Amino acid sequence: MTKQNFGLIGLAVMGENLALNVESRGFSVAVYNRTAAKTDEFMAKRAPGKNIVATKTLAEFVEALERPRRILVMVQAGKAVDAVIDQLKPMLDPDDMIIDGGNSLYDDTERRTKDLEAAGLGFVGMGISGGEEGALNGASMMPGGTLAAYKELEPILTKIAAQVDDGPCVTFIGPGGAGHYVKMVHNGIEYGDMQLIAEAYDLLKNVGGLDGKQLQEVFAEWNTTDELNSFLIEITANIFKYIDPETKEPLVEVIMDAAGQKGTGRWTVMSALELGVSIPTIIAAVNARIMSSYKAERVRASQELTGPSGKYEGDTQEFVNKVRDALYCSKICSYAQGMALLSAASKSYNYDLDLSEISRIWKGGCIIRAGFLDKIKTAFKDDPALPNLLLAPEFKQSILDRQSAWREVLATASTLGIAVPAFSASLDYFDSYRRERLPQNLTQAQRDYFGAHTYERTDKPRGEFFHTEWTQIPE
Ligand code: NBP
Repeated sequence: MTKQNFGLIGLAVMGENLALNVESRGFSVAVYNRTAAKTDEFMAKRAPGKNIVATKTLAEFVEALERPRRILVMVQAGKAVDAVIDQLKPMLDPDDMIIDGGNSLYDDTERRTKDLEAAGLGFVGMGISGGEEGALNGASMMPGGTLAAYKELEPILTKIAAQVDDGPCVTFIGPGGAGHYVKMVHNGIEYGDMQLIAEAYDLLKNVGGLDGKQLQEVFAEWNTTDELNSFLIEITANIFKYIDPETKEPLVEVIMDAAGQKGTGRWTVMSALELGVSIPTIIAAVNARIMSSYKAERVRASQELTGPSGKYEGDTQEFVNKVRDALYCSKICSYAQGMALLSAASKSYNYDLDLSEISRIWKGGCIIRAGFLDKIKTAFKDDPALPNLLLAPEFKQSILDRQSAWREVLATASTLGIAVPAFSASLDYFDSYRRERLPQNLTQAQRDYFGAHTYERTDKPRGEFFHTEWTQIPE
């Protein structure tokens, strides 16, 4: 029997569509899913006439593949990945390769890489973004591992990736867990983008008084702009178009305001805190989802804790334009934080990340795809050592031109009692980053006062530490 070129384990949303994508590019595929009924259903509904072989046991699956085997695992992140690897490992031969395409934690990927390489097997931890549609028609993929392993996979990956003006949305990211680390930060940035858009919607609806149709028009118009054109703005406009057949209201207004999360946003925050990188917009986005989950408490508090009762009296179109500017400035700050985190991780973990290339592969296929990423790509190409995106000429000027609108929007929100945590966190980030002197001199004095933690002086070289007996005030 002829052997199949490529193997795929896990036939849920992502696996099914990736199997079809790989097959459609001219590679034969063998598939396996723990629950065989799902394999049957997939074969019957989506695979007739395709060069896809269904297998019912892992042994049968391994046997169906040409050597060296290339096996993409698309199962739930965490224990399921270990379970699959543990079962597969004894069945494989030297130089066979497992690719974990799920949202695995980068630490787990480091551990699995060491374990599998010690067993003479190849392992690639590859973040994949794009959801169902991207998996089927072209995703953005972030493979980590060895360059040699990537080179072996390159002919397939470049074909199943989304294609943009400057190439396929896949590139070698770096060693070990680098691919999953970059995918994690991609998702952290996605949390930031989604929260910023939610806040813009809140302001437009509850301050500007826009109805569903107007919201749809505003987001559709923003999607035509150089600054905001993106997948998330596009789907936001489409969401406002969808009318619930039961209530005849836009469906979004009937949806419970309690957001779920699966972990990649939280991991991004935890990693940033560990590496000492300031990412307040992304933290605000994770916090906002947590706050949204306190539904019952908020319902009670809404009746007991009153806020301001005024109304916005200004011109609506002007307000819409200011919110657009505030959104763009906040988005720049959010990406500045994400890229700064990647840069710090690259140094700490020796990932040797190419931030320009990473921005390029995010231009298509993934959830944060946006015209704006081309400008980020250029910024890091022009200056690979750029310390912060806010200092890139393009973004610096964009913020300087819009900051008064940004501040006005935040002042209005605060006056009217509308929480805009990610907009505020972004402006605080900007205002802190641009300050030569922050008030942490006082923090240092307090730390030295109660804990003898010492401090440096502005009139002495860095690295010289002083301690004062604060209660013994000199004469
Ligand atoms: P899920 O994350 O929902 O996982 C379901 C799959 O995992 C099924 O095939 C299931 O098999 C299998 N599985 C589980 Br659960 N435990 C298993 C075990 N112990 N042994 C073997 N198989 C097991 O699928 P998904 O949404 O397609 O996502 C796959 C990966 O891709 C995840 O890491 C996810 O975070 C990531 N991802 C998802 C998206 C998206 O839009 N959904 C986008 C980007 C990345 P069964 O049928 O037998 O239960």
